[in-house]
Amino acid sequence: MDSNNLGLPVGTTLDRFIKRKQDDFPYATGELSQLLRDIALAGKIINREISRSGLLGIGGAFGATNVQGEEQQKLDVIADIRFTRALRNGGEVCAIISEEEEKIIDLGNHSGRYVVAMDPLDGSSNIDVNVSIGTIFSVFRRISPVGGPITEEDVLQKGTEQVAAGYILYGSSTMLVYTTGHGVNGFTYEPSLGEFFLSHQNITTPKDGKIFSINEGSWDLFDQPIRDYVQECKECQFSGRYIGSLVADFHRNLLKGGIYIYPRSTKSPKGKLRLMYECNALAFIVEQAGGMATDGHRRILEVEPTELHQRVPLFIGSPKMVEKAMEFVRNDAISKGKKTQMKTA
Ligand code: AHM
Ligand code: MG
Repeated sequence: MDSNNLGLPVGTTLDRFIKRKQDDFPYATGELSQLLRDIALAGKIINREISRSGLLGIGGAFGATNVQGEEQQKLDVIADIRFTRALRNGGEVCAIISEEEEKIIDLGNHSGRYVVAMDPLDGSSNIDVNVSIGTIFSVFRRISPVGGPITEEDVLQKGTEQVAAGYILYGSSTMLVYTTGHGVNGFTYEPSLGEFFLSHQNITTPKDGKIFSINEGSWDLFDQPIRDYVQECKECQFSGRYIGSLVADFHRNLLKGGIYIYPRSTKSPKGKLRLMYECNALAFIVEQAGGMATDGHRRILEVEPTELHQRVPLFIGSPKMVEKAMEFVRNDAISKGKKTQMKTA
């Protein structure tokens, strides 16, 4: 049976959907299914905290910075605690890496077979102004023997090794979108029932699009090929749409067709976004939906991780748009190469 198309109708609960997927794999132990349920549960709790944050006094800054020197919001910290707790209690996960934590978090579940990389609350500068924010997660199978201590090798795996990835978008409605490598499905949260229901079956992204998403405020800091590509988007009268919340920008472009770019710049020579818990998950999802994700040169999923909080430029979205943007980067590199050759000749 094609596990892309389970024949499950819109309105199927996330629990039932996960169960049906598991039944398609005769040797599945159910641990990954349980892990996905744990994430969904934490997502429901975060959703509740976010929707009441203005009333509970949990908006605003926490008063500390994370390992990357970014000011933590109270909800960043709450989301980190909630997800960590859900995954620790679930027992399937032995270790986590999180945007909010400097080091690997050893959950003490040494019999757990999975590791998770997560950004518990991305785009958190948007919390206090009621703009969409999101959770991003990647799941890997651990490499070290089950039962033993966890190692850095367990968490520093290439994106191609992900066994599942997803995001929760806290937007005009809350949605969980995930893949286990057999297509992408989206579930909308029904708060009065406390359930996620299948609403977007087998998501595919348009091959081409007319939306470009980039922080143009950094124009002067971009490399020339990025400026040239954006200029071309403008000449084609594409729409510029940039929320400043990666999950929300990504989700819109996934459904409507478009490109999101966070390039390197003179301020952030390696880009801003983090490979392990921002880019890998979205790259896995976009590829499963027929799109592309690169760092301007190569697939994000093939970037070799060297550190937990590694940054990487991101070009992600409709394949024709990503190809086009890469062409600008490539042509610039070729012409620079020719100039260097001429100088040295
Ligand atoms: P965060 O993880 O600290 O929230 O930063 C990531 C966010 C993304 O959601 C968003 O796309 C990007 O940073 C916006 O950055 P900028 O304000 O530089 O455009
Ligand atoms: Mg983030």
